[in-house]
Amino acid sequence: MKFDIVTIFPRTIDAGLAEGVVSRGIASGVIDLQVHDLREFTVDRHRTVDDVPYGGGPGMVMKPEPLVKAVEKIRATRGAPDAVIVTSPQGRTFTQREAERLAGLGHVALLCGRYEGMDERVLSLVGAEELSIGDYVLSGGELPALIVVDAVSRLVPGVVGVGQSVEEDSFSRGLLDYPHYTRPSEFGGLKVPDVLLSGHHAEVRRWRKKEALARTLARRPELLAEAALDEEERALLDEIRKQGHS
Ligand code: 9D3
Repeated sequence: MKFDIVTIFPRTIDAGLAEGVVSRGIASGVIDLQVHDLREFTVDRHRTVDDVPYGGGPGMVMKPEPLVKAVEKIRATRGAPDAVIVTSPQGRTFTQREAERLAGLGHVALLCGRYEGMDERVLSLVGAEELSIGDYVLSGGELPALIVVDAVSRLVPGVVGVGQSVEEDSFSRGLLDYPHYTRPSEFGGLKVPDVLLSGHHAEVRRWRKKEALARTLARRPELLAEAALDEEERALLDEIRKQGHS
């Protein structure tokens, strides 16, 4: 899978990719990722990437020419991306479903927004779609771009090692995860639930399913409407709804 990231802060992107699963995916060649410094696509002495907004008002706007040139350079040297994404608070919210869609593409370019955003004409000129990562105010699109690359990359075969689950991730299944415990069996006066020490694999499975359902019902009930529940899970959910959960 190929990624290209255009930014005024290339070192922020490099830092975010310096370790972890995506870093190893890049090192092993499964992920081909290039970072492009937007200032390299300026022509003036000051390498200007922003300008005042037409119509007035506070803040600055990203100039269109360097952004369009950067995408042209990517097309010429790396091939035409299957999707060009602009990170923006005005975008659709990035979800696991969106990550799965992008993981099915071969080549994604990301343009990181800064200042008040980019000249609107860039979006149509490069055929971009806008993505937000959620409803909170950040100072720019670099962290969102890293989040998109992280979520998409770990769905690319060979990036997440065997032993780590992708298929069974809570959001892929549409549920929150069950509680996890490791040794020691008693810590800070708190015991690990007996069932997990019992060695009864079927009971462990059922307990985890029930805990995942109870947490999802308590914390994120809107997820249950979308979740693909099997018969056992629907029965467990009925039990929780009738009897409550400790
Ligand atoms: C204070 C500026 N705001 C005026 C009402 C608008 C605004 C412009 C630019 C708010 C944030 C930003 C910078 N944010 C991003 O570029 C961004 C972002 C975000 O802030 N939240 C969630 N997802 C994203 S993706 C890009």
